[in-house]
Amino acid sequence: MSKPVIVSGIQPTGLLHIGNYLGALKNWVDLQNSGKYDCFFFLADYHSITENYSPAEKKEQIFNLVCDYLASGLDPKKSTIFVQSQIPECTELAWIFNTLTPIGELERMTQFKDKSNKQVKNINAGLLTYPILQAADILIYHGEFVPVGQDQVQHLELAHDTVKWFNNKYATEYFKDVKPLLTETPKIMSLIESTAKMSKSAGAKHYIGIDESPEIIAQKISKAVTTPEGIKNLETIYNVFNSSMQGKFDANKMAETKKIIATGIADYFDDFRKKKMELMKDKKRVMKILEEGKAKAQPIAQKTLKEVKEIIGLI
Ligand code: AQP
Repeated sequence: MSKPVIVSGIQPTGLLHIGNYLGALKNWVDLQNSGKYDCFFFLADYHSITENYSPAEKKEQIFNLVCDYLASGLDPKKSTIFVQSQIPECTELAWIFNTLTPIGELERMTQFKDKSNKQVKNINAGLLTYPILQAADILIYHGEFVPVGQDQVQHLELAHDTVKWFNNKYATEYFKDVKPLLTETPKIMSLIESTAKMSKSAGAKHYIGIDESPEIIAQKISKAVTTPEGIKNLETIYNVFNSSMQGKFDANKMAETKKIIATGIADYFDDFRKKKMELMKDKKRVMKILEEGKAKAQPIAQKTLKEVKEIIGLI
């Protein structure tokens, strides 16, 4: 019997932060290592160009992100790791899903509203149709489970609806339902704006990058706000990264507690930082992993697209 399929991706837009790690990447590694799933993890480069970006930096961001994946424990022998834009069948499927999706469903998406407010001079159609491409990313590999952070749950509801719209319109049961898989820490908050999620685009003071130096981590944690939500967030972070240490989180001694948290994070990612540095020196090996991932993913995508085209009457 074939295993249930897991699909997820991260945008190559900058440093990965502990929110991305605790909401998604750490879970990917655990799910991969459970051996219970057929795992597809991609680098969402097509999604990332909906934001303002520098073409000169994009290749480096892709390389940096795949090194993050591998140094965190994703294993090309156990998971299919590839770049989204290298599988054009996926964008073709997204076009077909475009024809099923009511515009109103896209306009009400929180991320579309947030990103439109952040980049008022670049409210491009891709920002609006982003969740359609995300549905195609998942369904082209017949994904059933999608390990993501809380902020992506609304998009996955649209993927769930896409299955319904497709199956109803074409009187088929071709696609299976899609469900999110959340961790116990699905929403890590910004260090200095404790009611907003930790996010790359808000600026470096808001997040802890997983490959930042112990000194930078200590600096950033020392400046974290101690509003009630801020303390709650720090406690969540403490509980993950300091689980093996003696003692409990002490909100009455925040200066000391912050030092413990910073050391906990820096130690936790020590091995990761070393592995990542090694990988960054071996570009050839890393790029080969992406080529092999493409070679595994593409035949599946081609088969799905062919079957979909048959169902909808194009071939
Ligand atoms: N703060 C967070 N807490 C828990 N999970 C999070 N994720 C993002 N932020 C948090 C999860 O990380 C995965 C990858 O995210 P993404 O790169 O696709 O884009 P994003 O959600 O837009 O991430 P950022 O950091 O907030 O980037 P910007 O600022 O560029 O938009 C997803 O599974 C996401 O849920």
